[in-house]
Amino acid sequence: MANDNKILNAYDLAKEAYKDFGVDTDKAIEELRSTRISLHCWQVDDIKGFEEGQAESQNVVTGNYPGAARNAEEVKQDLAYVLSLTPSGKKINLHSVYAEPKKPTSREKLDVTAFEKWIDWAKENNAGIDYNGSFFAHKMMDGTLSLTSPKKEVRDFWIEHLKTSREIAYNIGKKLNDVCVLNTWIPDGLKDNPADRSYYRELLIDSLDKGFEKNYDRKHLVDALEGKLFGIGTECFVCGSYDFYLAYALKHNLGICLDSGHYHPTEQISDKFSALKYFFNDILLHISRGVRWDSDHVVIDDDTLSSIMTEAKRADVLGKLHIGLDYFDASINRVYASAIGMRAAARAMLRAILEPTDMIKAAERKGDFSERLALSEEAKALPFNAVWDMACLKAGVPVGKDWLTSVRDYTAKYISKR
Ligand code: RNT
Ligand code: ZN
Repeated sequence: MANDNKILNAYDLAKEAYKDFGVDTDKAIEELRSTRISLHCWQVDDIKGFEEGQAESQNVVTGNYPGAARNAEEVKQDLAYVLSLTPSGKKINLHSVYAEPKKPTSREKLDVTAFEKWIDWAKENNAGIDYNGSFFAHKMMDGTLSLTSPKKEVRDFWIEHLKTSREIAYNIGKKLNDVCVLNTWIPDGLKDNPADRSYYRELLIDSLDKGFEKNYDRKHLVDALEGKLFGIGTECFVCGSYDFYLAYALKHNLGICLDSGHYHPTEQISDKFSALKYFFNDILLHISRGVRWDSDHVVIDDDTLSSIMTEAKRADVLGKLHIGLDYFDASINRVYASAIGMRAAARAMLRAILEPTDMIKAAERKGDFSERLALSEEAKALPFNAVWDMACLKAGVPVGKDWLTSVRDYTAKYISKR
């Protein structure tokens, strides 16, 4: 077990070292505590949710490790456990298929009463809630098309789903006296080259115009649109590409969602913050890890994550972004997978907060790019881990590898019995 005295002593030394670079570690820990990371609910059950008789999903989840959460109680239990390992501020991110209506209700007819249990759960766990309509795994999908299907009855169904999802998200926000971010992602696209791309995009504009007609108080509902480059089965054409949604969202005063797996392999979402922040009130992040493609591997503390958090700090948007995770790996213990990503995101965030950014920026302003680079490198050698341990200790979450003992117990007690 971690020894509290050792942590306190190491922290005192680290505090001095950071002070030398003009950084206040106590404040940094507070900032981490108040900056929320939204844990996606779908890693613990492979995006199955609780709906009866689902059709084949448009999300590609690979692996068959045992112990997936099988019902609402198990999903809630796993998420609460993962949040208890996380020293940052917390939200969870729900999909419509995780609704718990009192009597079986078709997805497009749901209302906030189907989320009462989630709202109570969120209050108990001191977490906010974000929300998503689920435009997949349903008999009303027209192959890979929903809002852009040539069939009017298909489009109408999904427009209704978009409308009721917004209403639900708004009411969740209201009931929690918080903001609920509603992300809209649809898988719509085609495997091979369309003859008429404009046709599908015009249908999408029409569907979105109808779905987003109603205005809501932004205090409780923020809408975001998530584009992507390609999907499995939609390699040649995705209706809601990044450019499309960027333009649509800007024109209609909606937010934009940047998923780190949804761009060309060397294109970084971190570079976009300083470009978009002047024009968008709301930027939602889906932090994911694409390996060779949009594979949604478990988020780890790598260069991409580091550049996301560091640039958020440097562009002064860390507190303004809506930060969420989005990945699903069914080949390992799913609770480990959720916790690894949450802790990695929190750790990278704290490291970014602790960066001596003012000093590095001052070197740049002087035109001294050599010093800028040298300082950025020195910053990497500061005793970060001592501050991270202290942040965990203060937040009452396991320090260092202590969480492994805890997750092993949790696995033995619950997961291995599923
Ligand atoms: C899919 C998008 C989307 C989903 C979730 C389940 O490519 O990233 O965000 O992963 O809605
Ligand atoms: Zn995403």
